[in-house]
Amino acid sequence: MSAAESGFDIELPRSLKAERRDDIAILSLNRPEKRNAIDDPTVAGIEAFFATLPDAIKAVVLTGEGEHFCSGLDLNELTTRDVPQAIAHSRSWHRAFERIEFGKVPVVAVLHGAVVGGGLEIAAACHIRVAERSAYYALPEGSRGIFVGGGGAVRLPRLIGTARMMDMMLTGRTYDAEEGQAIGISHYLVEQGAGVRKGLELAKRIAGNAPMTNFAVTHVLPRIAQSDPASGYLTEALISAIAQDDDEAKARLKAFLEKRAPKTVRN
Ligand code: 1HE
Repeated sequence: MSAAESGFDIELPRSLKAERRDDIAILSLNRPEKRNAIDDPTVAGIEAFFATLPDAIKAVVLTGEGEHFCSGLDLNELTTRDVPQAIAHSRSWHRAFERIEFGKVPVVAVLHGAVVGGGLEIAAACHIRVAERSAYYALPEGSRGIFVGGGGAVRLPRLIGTARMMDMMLTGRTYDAEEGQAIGISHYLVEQGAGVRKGLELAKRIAGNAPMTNFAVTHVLPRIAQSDPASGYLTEALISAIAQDDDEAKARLKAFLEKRAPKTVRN
């Protein structure tokens, strides 16, 4: 997709499609004939897309064209790699997915159909996950004689626990959408076909937050959660002081105190 077509500053490979809806970007895995399997150009495109997001974009929705979100690594590539090349390949996925996890803006993944292998790994790098009822989750790496390589060994135990991930890899266990919701893979479970609408609604809400809040939540909170409590308390004090000193925070607090801001309500 050319830069002019997408409205973004970069050329994307054919396997990716980007569009803008005001301050939200929608990035779609766009290789449905291969069930959105991720090949090298796709990984490079994902890295470049998130690295060059225009400042006007405040949140991203990541989704997949066709019947499945993503079938993981393009298995055709596996046959040709030696060990050094395989290490470099895994590191290229790490770089790309770090651009999502610790990038400029929060990312909402909208999941449907197969969310397997590297597909589950990229979903885990996103900040919010919306699942449609057709979604299912698996780590077929176990049965293919390989191991996760896209950051799944780090992110998935945090999301669902090491024991569940072991089970998925050793026994080939698959979780359906309801089970995935129950164990914490998805945050929201919606009817078939309603995922992008829900993803956009959430992205819009996220885009309306103060930028410093979104930064603190996506960059600082995960680091605090992984640090020792003493460092965590200190970092929390620092970031909360920085956030509340921001003009945007002051304006929002003033609006609340002057009864101009919405109250917290039950859904
Ligand atoms: C692929 C891939 C792929 C489909 N690489 N070509 N991932 C897996 O082990 C999952 C492999 N895929 C599947 O289990 C199934 O394709 C699905 C359950 C996802 C979908 O089934 P279905 O019946 O809709 O499609 P299909 O007929 O299996 O596939 C359609 C085409 O897509 C077919 O190609 P064609 O040329 O014969 O039409 C498939 O070969 C192709 N295709 N999935 C390559 N993954 C950084 S480490 C990450 C490690 C991993 O991700 S390992 C897990 C890999």
